[in-house]
Amino acid sequence: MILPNSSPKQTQQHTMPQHTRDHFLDDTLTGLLRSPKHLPCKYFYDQRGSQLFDAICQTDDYYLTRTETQVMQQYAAEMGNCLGERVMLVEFGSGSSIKTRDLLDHLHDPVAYVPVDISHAHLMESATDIAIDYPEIEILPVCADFTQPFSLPTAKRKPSHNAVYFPGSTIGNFQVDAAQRLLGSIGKMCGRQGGLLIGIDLQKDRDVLERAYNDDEGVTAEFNLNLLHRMRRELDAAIDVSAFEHHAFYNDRQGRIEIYLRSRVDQTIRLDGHQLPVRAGELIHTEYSHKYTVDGFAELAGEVGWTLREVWTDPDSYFAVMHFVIL
Ligand code: AVI
Repeated sequence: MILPNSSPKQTQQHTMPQHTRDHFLDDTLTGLLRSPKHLPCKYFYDQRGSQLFDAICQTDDYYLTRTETQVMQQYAAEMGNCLGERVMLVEFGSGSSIKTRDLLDHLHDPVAYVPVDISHAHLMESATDIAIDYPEIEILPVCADFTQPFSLPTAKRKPSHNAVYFPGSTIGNFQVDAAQRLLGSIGKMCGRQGGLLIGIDLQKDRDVLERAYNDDEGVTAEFNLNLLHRMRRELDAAIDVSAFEHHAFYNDRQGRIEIYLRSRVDQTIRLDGHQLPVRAGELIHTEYSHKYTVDGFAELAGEVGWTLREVWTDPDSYFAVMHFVIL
């Protein structure tokens, strides 16, 4: 058993700081000086933003989390069979590793589980919990931004292959070309016989999609507006947050939900000595959430070397978990 906080010598840990204030300031200024204006969605997830995201996942309107969980619970044994014997399973954006447990329960003699997350505290807490519950699996947490290259830890036993588990449809938050580049680099990282088990939110009725990003309880709106609160808290930005509103809709030509902060009035944001005018009705783009078809995603991944092996979905075909391999 490897317990990250009780046997530190045995635990390989690659540390990386969370996004620093300087990065946040640079990216925010760059985005607000651009036309049209933009703020990167990676900054949604400070402590408050992470709490709000967890709350979104509990809303009735946000079907993604509960649907993916159902698919995982129903088909975890088949997924375990597909992943095969002695895998080293690397989870991207592991967070609290909740969905992973269904999978870990059904793996065949796994060599190691490598949760990868940018939040060090979150990572170590959940790695410790997993280590306690799965004493037979070597747990090798890696604190990293998975959009940047990082090296995989070496397990004590030699794995038959590496497989990445990338749940949550987080790939949908990348622009299509960036998503494809990431899939290509996952393939390179996994190497020969590599595997990829990935959660994908599927294209569906516009109403269902738009409700998921405009939930009745207003949690998604609060999540989006928290980015402005965060700028006030961490960057001393002068912004009238109450003069902005959440705006999200489905762009069916692009197959994506688009999320913006819309200014209700003409106003000026003051940030680090800059005066940034925002017109009434002007949109600041904060996030895309791409929705794919199974065939469309298979084609995207196929172009960078992945072969689709299996697909599991819920009865409404809202969400797919897809298994790819490198031949
Ligand atoms: C993390 N990601 C998959 C979420 C999504 O559905 O695109 C982020 C989110 N943004 C607003 N609600 C949820």
